[in-house]
Amino acid sequence: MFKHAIVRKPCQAMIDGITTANLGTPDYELALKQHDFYVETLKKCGVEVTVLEADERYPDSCFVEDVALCTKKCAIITNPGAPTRKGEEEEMKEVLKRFYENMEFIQDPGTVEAGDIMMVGDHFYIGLSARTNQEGARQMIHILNKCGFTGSMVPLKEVLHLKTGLSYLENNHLLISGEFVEDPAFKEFHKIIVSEDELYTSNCIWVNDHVLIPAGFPKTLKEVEQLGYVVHEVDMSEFRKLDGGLSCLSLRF
Ligand code: CIR
Repeated sequence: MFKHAIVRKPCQAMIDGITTANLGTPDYELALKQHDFYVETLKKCGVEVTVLEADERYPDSCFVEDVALCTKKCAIITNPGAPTRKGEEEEMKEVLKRFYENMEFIQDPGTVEAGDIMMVGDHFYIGLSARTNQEGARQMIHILNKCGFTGSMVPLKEVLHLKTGLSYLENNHLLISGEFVEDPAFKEFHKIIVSEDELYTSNCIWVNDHVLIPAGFPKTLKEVEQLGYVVHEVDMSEFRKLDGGLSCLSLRF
């Protein structure tokens, strides 16, 4: 069960965030409304939400998931691979001190963005991407081992982060798409294969037997409802324009 979530309000500079989506420039006012709704939905899932103020220095700073990995035993501050995101992790370090005694750090030349990390019980799958390099993943696994967890690496070819294409919904249910569907690393899971025309829903989040899903994708919605969870649709249109998904907008622990 998760007790806490941390989010950061989008900043006006988000219009200059990194993107490959080709969906246009985000509407800042609408993004704020969608973010408020996201926070209210998290609260319905039974977590206490810490809302950090917008940080105009970093256009992508609302995507807090990438700057830390929060486990049951320790928090690991990452080292973002995107040059314009380096430094976002500094303030998160201070915030997480309120919640964790045991903090660890990914150091240069290792880079990790935690959107590349999927937790399945005590095991962590780590995507090797344009943002997370082999050295970063090696350091991460070393730290996880010290905390009593295990980790393994998954090379990515197509998507931004591992969880752009995968979401673990607990109880062995794995929402999965594209390059990961045939990957032997995931063969033991009950796979829910995301339809090609709903790929954006590959990034959903499980929070205490509730699932948040992007609004407007009926096929995945039906599949997830059939798993027996309380499902909440959340409009993500403005974050999608920056390649951001539901998991990116919060740390949950
Ligand atoms: C970026 O490219 O870094 C942001 N525009 C999107 C980050 C999305 N984060 C995630 O998938 N965990």
